[in-house]
Amino acid sequence: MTTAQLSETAAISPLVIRERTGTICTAEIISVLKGEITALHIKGGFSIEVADQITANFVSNPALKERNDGVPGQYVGASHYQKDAASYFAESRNAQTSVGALFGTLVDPVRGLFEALKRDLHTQGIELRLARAAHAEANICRALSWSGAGPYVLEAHDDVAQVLCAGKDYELAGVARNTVVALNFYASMAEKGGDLRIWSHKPTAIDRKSQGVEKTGYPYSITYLEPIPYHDFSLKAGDIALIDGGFVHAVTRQSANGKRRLVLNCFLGFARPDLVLWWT
Ligand SMILES: O=C(O)CCC(=O)C(=O)O
Ligand SMILES: [Fe+2]
Repeated sequence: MTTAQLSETAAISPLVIRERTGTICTAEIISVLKGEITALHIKGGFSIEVADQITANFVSNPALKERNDGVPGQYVGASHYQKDAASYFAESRNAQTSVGALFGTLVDPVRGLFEALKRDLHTQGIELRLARAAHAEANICRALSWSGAGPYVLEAHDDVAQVLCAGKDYELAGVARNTVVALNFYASMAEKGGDLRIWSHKPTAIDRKSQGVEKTGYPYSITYLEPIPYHDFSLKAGDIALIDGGFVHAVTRQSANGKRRLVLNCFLGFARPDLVLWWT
């Protein structure tokens, strides 16, 4: 009886959280990549003027669409979630112009972080590049505005299942053995709510199976997560957050009127000791 109860209880993994105001540095990003820090929140990590302009460029973007893959939200860009490599890279190629249009003539903060990290890793003999296939490569980011109706506008999930199930045509597969890092730039936040909630739990394959989410990592039930401690990141436009996407996370309900919540998101991780891949 005790054994059965134990196997149904989600294991607690401690969260190592770093939150501060200022400029992000590449050493901290590498600590997240290496699994030394679970979550890093940099308040005011990029300019509010840039954040506002990106938001305006999202709203007016002709490629803005509703997601049709069961995750409620609007987006610009490509998502590898539930897609084979051929579809994802075709979508990435098609989305290149619209992702570029999110930045217009701005100095792109996502590209800025990518280039700084690339330089730092290069000095350590590690290559950083966009994931690629025969005729295309991943975009630098995608823009997402969640619209779930329940207690979470984006339900509880992990970002690893989708990498584990990405299929053999992707070069991403190896990253799932290491830390899959989600990198988020917050371009706009609602007046209230829209917190990024991260639970002290890194599901195993058995946990995913018990939740029926082995292929998607989405969504974990509220009952399953109920006994697990969590941390809420209260976010503002201009903030940057990196998390170990293997830990279950969600976005809390937000005020419906006024500003929308908009995040620029991408993923990165070690595919080999000398190669870090970046994709969306
Ligand atoms: O919007 C956020 O803060 C989190 C986004 C996220 O978890 C995802 O895109 O997988
Ligand atoms: Fe996520």
